[in-house]
Amino acid sequence: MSGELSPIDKAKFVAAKRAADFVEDGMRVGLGTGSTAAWLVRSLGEMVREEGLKIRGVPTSTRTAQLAREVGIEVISLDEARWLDLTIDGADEFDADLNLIKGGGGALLQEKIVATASDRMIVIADIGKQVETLGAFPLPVEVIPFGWRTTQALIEEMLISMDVLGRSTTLRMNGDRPYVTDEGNHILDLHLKRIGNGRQLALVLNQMPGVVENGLFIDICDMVVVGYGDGRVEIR
Ligand code: ABF
Repeated sequence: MSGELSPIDKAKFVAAKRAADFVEDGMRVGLGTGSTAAWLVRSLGEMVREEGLKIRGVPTSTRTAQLAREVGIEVISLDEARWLDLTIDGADEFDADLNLIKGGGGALLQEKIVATASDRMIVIADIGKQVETLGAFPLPVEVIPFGWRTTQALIEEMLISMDVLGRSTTLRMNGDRPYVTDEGNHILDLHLKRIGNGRQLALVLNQMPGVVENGLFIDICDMVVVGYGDGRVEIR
């Protein structure tokens, strides 16, 4: 499956392969979204087909659901699963406390619901996702379509006035033509450069009228499996 991969794809592949080792027979598994999570889905599909692994997968996006079915994984809904043994997903950034920025792929809402409804959440990522402080990656915020430009302006006003952004922060939104999610909501990208207090920011954002969810995953991730371009894997 891995063939001749670029270093970045090799890093994603080996992280996904190592994380697949944590999946056991009979598990209900949350299946993440993004290119790294796609390697996981393919790896699990191979284990289902070639080793008879018996799992039920709960996808975090329509594209993951499609890939899971293609590789032979039994797909069920979150409500059918009721609770998950393990969720494995990608991330855009992770820090030393295993706090994350996720949602660059536009699936943050389902990803956060599924990850929260799991006994354990494992993130798979190439070493390039590791940061000292979250925020270099634009923070995705999911908002309902109604009045989204006004919501964007209110978020900007509130964040600047509440000074929750830390010192070296500039706030720039780029919602010219925002991404539309599986739920029909819009994704705004907050270019914050550095997030001084992710826990506080996540709480403040979700109090804003019109905001559905944000891409800060605080105290949700239990482990990060980090892949390197030379094939090495580390567990954090
Ligand atoms: C998804 O995968 C998103 O939450 C996250 O933004 C993205 C990372 O994508 P990739 O693995 O392609 O870098 O989980």
